[in-house]
Amino acid sequence: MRSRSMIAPLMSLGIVMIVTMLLGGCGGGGGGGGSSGLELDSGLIASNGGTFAHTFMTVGTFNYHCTVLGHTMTGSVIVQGPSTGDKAVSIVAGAKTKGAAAFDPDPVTVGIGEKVTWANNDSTEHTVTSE
Ligand SMILES: [Cu+2]
Repeated sequence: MRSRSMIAPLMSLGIVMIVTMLLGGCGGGGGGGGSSGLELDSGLIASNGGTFAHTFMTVGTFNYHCTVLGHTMTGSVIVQGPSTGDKAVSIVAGAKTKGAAAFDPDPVTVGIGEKVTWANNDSTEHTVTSE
């Protein structure tokens, strides 16, 4: 009898752990990049020099924004057929309230197979995330 009363709490603890793992595994989908299906999904780019790079393989206009709560930051990348060379974009100091001026230059134009690298020159983290 005594041993049975010990087992029941352990079993319920085990169930709680399994449920927690399942919820955690499915719920955390933001951030990382790659598996989201978005063209641009940088996750948080470190402040003071963090970078994110992406190579574009499809012609089109790719609008993006920063997903950090309260930030109003938008930009776009235009991908065309002819080569223009890889491009560098700065996330400027104080970017979070600057709208389209948060990314400099904006927009940028690249050719198919060319790369844009964003460098975070601000003192807080930002993202580059497709609309
Ligand atoms: Cu931001």
